[in-house]
Amino acid sequence: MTGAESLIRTLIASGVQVCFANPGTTEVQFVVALDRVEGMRCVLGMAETVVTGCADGYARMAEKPAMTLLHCGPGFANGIANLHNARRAHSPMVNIVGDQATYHRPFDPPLTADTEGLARSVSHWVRTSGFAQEVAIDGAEAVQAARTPPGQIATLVVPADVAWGEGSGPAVSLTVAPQAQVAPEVLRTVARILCSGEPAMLFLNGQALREAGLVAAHRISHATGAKLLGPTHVPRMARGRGRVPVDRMPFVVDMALQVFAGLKHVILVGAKPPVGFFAYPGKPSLMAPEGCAIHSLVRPEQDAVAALQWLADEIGAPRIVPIKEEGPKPRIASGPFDSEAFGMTLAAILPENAIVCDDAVTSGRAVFPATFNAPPHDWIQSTGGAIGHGFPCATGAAVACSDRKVVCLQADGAGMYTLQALWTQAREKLDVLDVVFANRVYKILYGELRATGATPGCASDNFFDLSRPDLDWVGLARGMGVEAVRVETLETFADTFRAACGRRGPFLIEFRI
Ligand SMILES: Cc1ncc(C[n+]2csc(CCOP(=O)(O)OP(=O)(O)O)c2C)c(N)n1
Repeated sequence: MTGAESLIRTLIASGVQVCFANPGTTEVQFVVALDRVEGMRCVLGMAETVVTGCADGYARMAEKPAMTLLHCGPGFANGIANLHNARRAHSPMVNIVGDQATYHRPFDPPLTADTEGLARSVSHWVRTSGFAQEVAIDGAEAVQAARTPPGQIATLVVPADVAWGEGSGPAVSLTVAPQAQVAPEVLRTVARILCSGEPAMLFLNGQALREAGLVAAHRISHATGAKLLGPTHVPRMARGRGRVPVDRMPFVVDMALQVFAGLKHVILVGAKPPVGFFAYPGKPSLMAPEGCAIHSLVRPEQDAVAALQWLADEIGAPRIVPIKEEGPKPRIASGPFDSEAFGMTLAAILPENAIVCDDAVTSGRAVFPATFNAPPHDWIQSTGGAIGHGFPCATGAAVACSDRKVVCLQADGAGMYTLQALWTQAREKLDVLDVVFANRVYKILYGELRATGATPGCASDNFFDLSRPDLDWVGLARGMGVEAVRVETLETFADTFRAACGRRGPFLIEFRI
């Protein structure tokens, strides 16, 4: 058995079930092995950042690592933007990167690059396999690293001769240490702060944004008056009717500062201190006001849900606290696109238990608060600010959850980075409803430019205006095997969306703005 087959069998034995790939010559041994072995679904992405974005979406929804198979340094480099998003979401992921044979590499053939160096920039764990007899063990360790809380990126570089050499056969899967618990003294300190009566906020991320975490946070908020807030971009959040309506930190610094104004304590629950997306002249980096103390209840790798539940019990919060409705009532609006009206409309027609992937940039800003009362759903976003996450993330989420409708809210500029994912949706017959917000501009960047006091000129128009020619999303989607329709009003959107929900398989709605 080759090293490649030993590795593939090890990954399957360790619970890895899907391989998202864009292979080349140095990965052929893996493809041969995958042909011989059962138990791994093989999904092609026609660009590496589609492959890595798919694996991220899959990992977030399946809560286990996917394998990616990538080609040498340049192939890996193409996948980095969505690996960056995955790293910041703590998505467990195992990347297998084929590379030049060990004895061939010193001759510096064309695809030779610093693969390990590239891998290190976005991976928590990196190794280059040196021997065919050891590559299976390396694979078991890669899965173990990926599964280590809160979820890590593990990248294993496999030279071609290690892949084709005589392997050891599969290695046994390795266990992962359980999640660390919060120390009792930390818990008591935070309880004291929250009961002091001084204005406080729980800043939630990671597992704290899942249903059990939010329910416990809600108990604490009810008992102490502490505010609840999530990050600007959530990795995965349980939302909708009957769930705790927690808003996100606004992207715009002045709005974020207002949300934090007057606070004396910010308690981090699996979150980093609240920082602005970018620095702006004369504005602070941290959103908490001066004089506000920042405390950590749990670090991202610790058990946030258990900590919140203990904290709620420690302060004597009632076990069951009714959830008050917040935000507008779902209703189908009419007329041209407006972010809030779109959100209310979506809330009225979203299928139960949907997964919403949000890469909608400015078109999505008001959609989040306007969907608090939608049917229960999960919301996932690019957590690293690298746009072009929506289509692939939705694709991977649909592979993970074939029984749930995936709705992808995709800004047009961002969508152009990874539109090849539509082809994967068609190839795999995935149940994804893509909504493209076709405003034909990088609207956010016009906003950022105007915020400096400048007025757009010829260069800004060349860089930020996406017309001349206009993108034809219906044509682009159809060209990749995805049925598509263009709409221009909210009422036609609602009709089209409803009809699309009645069928399975990918469908794209271009909302012309
Ligand atoms: C990988 C990556 N490249 C570039 C950017 C910079 N950037 C941020 S937003 C944006 C344009 C977004 O335009 P669009 O997706 O059309 O959304 P809109 O602003 O129109 O709502 C760009 C280019 C980025 N964040 N990530």
